[in-house]
Amino acid sequence: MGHSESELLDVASIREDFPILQREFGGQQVVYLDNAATTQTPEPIVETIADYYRTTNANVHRGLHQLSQEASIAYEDAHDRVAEFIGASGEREEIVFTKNTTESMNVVAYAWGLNELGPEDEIVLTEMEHHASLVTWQQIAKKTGATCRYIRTAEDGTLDMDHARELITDDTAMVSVVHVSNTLGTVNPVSQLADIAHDHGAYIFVDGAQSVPNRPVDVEAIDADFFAFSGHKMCGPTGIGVLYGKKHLLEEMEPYLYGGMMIKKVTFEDSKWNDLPWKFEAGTPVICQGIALAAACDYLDDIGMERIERHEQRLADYAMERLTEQEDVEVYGPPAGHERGGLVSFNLDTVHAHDLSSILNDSAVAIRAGDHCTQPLHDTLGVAASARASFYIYNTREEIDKLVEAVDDARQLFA
Ligand code: C6P
Repeated sequence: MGHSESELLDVASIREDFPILQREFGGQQVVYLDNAATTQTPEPIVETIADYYRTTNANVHRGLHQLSQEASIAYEDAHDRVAEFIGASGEREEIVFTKNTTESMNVVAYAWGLNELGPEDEIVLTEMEHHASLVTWQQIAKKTGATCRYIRTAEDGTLDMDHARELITDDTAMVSVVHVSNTLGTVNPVSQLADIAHDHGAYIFVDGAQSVPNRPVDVEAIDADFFAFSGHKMCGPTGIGVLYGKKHLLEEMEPYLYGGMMIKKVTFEDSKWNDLPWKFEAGTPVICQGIALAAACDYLDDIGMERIERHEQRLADYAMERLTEQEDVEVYGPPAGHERGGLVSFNLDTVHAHDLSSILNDSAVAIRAGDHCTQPLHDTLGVAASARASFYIYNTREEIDKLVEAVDDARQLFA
């Protein structure tokens, strides 16, 4: 473990919580650098999940028996815990559990967008949106006649704020922006964008899939109207996402899915919707996943979100330093020394990102290669794909050295 990590995080003891990091491929210990896709799950969360199924498993809100009551309380409390984690003072009423960030985005696009948007409206996005946001709003725009506009990325990989001020006008109904780009690592000035959006009477939806796991986030300080993230990128299980919405907006919105749980009163003629947030959680919800997500919030808070942020920034700085030393490596996003999320996307001149990734796999180094669900952004970069290394609480400088060594091996193989 490098000295700089030990000052911030006790990486060695954190790693003990993740037995998967001991796995070996071809006799080499895995170097897991694909955390922007999915983080690993620590023992306390695995225990929470196993314990729930061993001791408490039942459906919620339906049964009067003890198990159902205990499951219901744990599930409801999980909403409050998640609210606290992101600074939502409206507690559970502002926290809808979904399947993932993508579904959270679709809830608002369908429940709000489809009903409220028309041909005179504009949706302002950024060029660095993930497909979860870009494709969703693009399709809602097609259905409603609204127009999508895209804020440019400046030369240095940051958002062109002059262009943002130009594009966000009184015609703008929704500004949907990614908080931290999963490809560039850019940290966007979301609270500034919220001010601009609100000055023009527009709402702002912040995609926090790459921010909530890695830095302290306060949705009220940002003044986000809607905010989304996924449990599986923050030590939680797959199958759980979060939609935060300001209470008055969620109250005004129609439900997105219909069925059980989301109703208060049903007759053959009509139905009345349940209270928040259950109005948006139709059917048997993600009970165990929600409880495990609350445990993940505890786990991360115990480590400290500020320290996690600084740890990742240091790893990203080190990776930038090591990768930019090499003349045939092109690194995307903000330059070294600039604020960035804990990830670095790059290309090696002579080797396609997919080949690079499989050669790295031979050294048990796990990275992601492809378009990272940001195809239009890759078009603006003039490449079809990139390689991406992304870091989390258990990664070390030594692992970045292994990455760089494996990149050297790939270069030699293709020379
Ligand atoms: N990005 C990545 O490897 P889901 O799949 O719904 O949990 O998250 C979607 C999503 C939305 N926004 C951003 C900024 C994201 O990074 C992601 C997920 C993964 O980069 C999988 S494509």
